[in-house]
Amino acid sequence: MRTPRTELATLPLNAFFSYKLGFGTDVSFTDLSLGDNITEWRWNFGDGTPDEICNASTNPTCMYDRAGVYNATLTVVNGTGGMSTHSELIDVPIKGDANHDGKLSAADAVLILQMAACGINSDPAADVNSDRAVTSLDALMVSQAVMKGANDE
Ligand SMILES: [Ca+2]
Ligand SMILES: [Ca+2]
Repeated sequence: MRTPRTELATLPLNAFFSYKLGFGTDVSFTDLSLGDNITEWRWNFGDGTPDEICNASTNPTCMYDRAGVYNATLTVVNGTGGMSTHSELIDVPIKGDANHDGKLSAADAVLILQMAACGINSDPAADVNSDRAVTSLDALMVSQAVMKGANDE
């Protein structure tokens, strides 16, 4: 015996996502789309790379090449040809780039250390771990990132 299906209980298709800025230029996205029978998720991060097409709900992370404002778009498609799109403008700062030269270097770590010593908390770029305080821990995180980057090359 089959369970009868309720025909009316179809959820309208509605693309949606949230995002969170991470360390450096990482942005992690969370799929919050609603709708029955979604068969395709098309992520476009607005950085010129082709759509990332998924057949399941995913929470991708995009590492942008540089700081800037990006128009990220998620399009969801369902089995009956429906489509819904959601876009967000994402302002990607370089966390830890305390001297604002567009890249992370040992100079930023030194500058953050000086800010921490003087109790200067006014620059959000210097607050790497986003705890609303510039401390030696932020400087340490920058120097670790700089060293990691040097090892990767
Ligand atoms: Ca810098
Ligand atoms: Ca901090």
